[in-house]
Amino acid sequence: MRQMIYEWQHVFKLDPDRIISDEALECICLSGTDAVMIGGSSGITYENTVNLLSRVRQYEVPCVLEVSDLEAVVPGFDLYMVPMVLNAASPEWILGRHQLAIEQYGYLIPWELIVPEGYIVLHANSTVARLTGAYTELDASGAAAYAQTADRLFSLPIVYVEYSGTFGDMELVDTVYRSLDKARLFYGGGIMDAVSAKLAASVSDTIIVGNIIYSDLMSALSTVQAVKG
Ligand code: 1GP
Repeated sequence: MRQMIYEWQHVFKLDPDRIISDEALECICLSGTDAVMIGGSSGITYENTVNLLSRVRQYEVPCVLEVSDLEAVVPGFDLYMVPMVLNAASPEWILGRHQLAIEQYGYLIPWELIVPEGYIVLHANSTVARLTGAYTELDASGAAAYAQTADRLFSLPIVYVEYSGTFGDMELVDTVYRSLDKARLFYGGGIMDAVSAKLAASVSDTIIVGNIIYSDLMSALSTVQAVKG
């Protein structure tokens, strides 16, 4: 199951705390995207997560949970993506919460479905950056060093460059991309049309498209063909 991440070029990220109509959800799930990831940085509950999972499950597209709150971990996803925010101010977001979760619930964890993600959070004015106190003022070599820490020291399968809410510095992302050995590079942030999707896809393995789904569905859908067409 975990192998599927190596084939993903395009992923839509849906926020359980935001409203999406049945029609829009159908367009997303039938768009040809490689996976739907459910996750967000605030307002995630068991109820809104299970509700969105059951709606996405009407379609064949793989559906994965990005775990942000233990209370909202719902059984039945294809994979569970577990972020470790490498440039967080507090170890709580790198491994602290993880250690507590494993101590409490380790016996319940389906380890074969767990995929750790080494996050590098780079948009200072985003919810995730504020929440984790991320050191966002990194230059390309600083970001690449975090990426190599994830890839070479920790053997994480995914490095996720996160610019949530704004389109990132593609030169920096390219430097990070070229610094990796085995890890896949996920890029997310500010992709809003086919042009930005292509640009981001040229410097990463997988692009993640989020916000635009809720403001301009047609543009969101155009990002799939831009990278997979
Ligand atoms: C957010 O990386 C994703 O976690 C996507 O970012 O919402 O800006 O598209 P956007």
